[in-house]
Amino acid sequence: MELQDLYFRNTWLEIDLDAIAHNVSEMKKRLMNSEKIIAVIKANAYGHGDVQVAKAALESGADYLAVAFLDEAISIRRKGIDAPTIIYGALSPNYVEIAAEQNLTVTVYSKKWILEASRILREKNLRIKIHIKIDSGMGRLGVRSSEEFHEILNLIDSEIFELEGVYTHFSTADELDETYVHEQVEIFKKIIDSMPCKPPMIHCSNSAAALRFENIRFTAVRFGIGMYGLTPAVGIKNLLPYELKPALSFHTRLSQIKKVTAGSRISYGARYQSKEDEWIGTLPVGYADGWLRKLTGQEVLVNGKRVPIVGTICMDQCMIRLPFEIENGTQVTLIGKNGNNNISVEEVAERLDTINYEVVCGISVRVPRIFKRNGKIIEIKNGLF
Ligand code: PMH
Repeated sequence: MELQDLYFRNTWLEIDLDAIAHNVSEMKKRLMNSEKIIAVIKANAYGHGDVQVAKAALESGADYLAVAFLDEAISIRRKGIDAPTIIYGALSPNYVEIAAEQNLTVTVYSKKWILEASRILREKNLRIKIHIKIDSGMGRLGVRSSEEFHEILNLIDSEIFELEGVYTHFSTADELDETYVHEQVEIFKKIIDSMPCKPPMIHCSNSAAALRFENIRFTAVRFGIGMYGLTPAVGIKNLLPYELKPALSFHTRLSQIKKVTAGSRISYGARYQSKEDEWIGTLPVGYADGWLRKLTGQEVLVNGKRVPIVGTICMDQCMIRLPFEIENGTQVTLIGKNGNNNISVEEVAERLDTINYEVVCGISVRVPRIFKRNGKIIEIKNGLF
C-alpha cells in the first residue's frame, strides 16, 4: 500500500461513487441521445475528489469534463484522465500553449483574448479547441455584444482554432421565478441564431436548469451540484425530476470522553458552562478541516442519536455533550447517515448561513477521502502526502 493510501487520524470523508453514478445516469436517461453531459469537477469535484468523480461520471454517461482553472485541468491529466475537458475560467493567453499541449478546451471570452492567443499559437504551430462564452446576464465572464461575438467569429482561423462550442451561464436557474432565466435564454438564442454555421456544443444549463427545463438544453448540459446528489437550492427541491443521492458523508471518532461536574467550562473563551454533571466527548475535527467555528450548537450523530456541539470549535478539535458514557472510538457522523438518522449538507449550510456548495467545497485537503464503489472501499486519498 502506498503511503498516500493511508491516514492516521480518526476523521474522514466517505465518497459514495455509486451515488455519483446514479445521479449521472438518471440525468442521462432524461436527455436525448445527441445531448451531452459535461461533468463539472472544478474545486476538486466540489470537495469530493476530482479524479475519482471524473472516472465515475465518465463511466456512467458523462461525455466531457469541466474545471475552472488550468491547474485543475493539469491535475486530472497528470492522474491519467484524457477525456475532453474544458476550462471555464479566464485562462491567460500566455498559458494557451500549455492548454493546447494538454489537449484542453478553452473559453474565449473577449476579442482581445483571441487576438493574443492567435499570435502565440501561430508562433508555436499549435491548435486548440474553443468554446465562446456569451455573457447573457450573469455579468461575469463572456462577450456581451453581438458585434464583439461576430468579430471573434471572424478572427477564428481554423488552422489554429477548432470552434467546438458556444455557451452561457444562468444566474437564477435555481430560483422559483423563471423570468430572468428566459430573458437570458432569449439573448443567447438570438446570438446562436445569427451564426452562419453552428458548432456541435451549444450549452447554457447548469444543474438547476438541466433538471427543471427540458427545452433549453440545446446540445449539452453542465452538471455540477446535482451530480454530487445535492439540490441546487432548497426552494426547488420538490421540483426535481428524480431523487438525487448525496455522495458525501463526513465522519470522525470520539477521541476522549470525560464526566465534568456542573459549572465546568469548555473550550476557548470558556463560553460553554455545564448546567449539571455532564458527559463531554472530544472529537478530532475542527475549523482547519472546514468544520467552522460557527457550527457551535450544530448537532452531530452518535449511535443514530443527535447530540450538540458545545463550546468553541478549535482548529483541530471540538466537543460534544453526550447523554451518557459512550465508548472511546465510537463513530460520530457530522454529515450523512448514522443509524436511522441523517444530517444533510443543507442542514449544516443553514447553520452557517450559506449554501450546500460552500460547505462541501470548504472541507479541507487535510481530511482524507475514502472512495466506495459497489459498497466497497476502492481507494483512500490522503491529501497531505
Ligand atoms: N457552468 C459554469 C460556468 C459554472 O460556473 C458552474 C458552477 C456550473 C456550470 C455548474 O453549476 P451547478 O453546480 O449549479 O450545476 N459554478 C458555480 C460558481 O461559480 N459558484 O457556484 C457554482
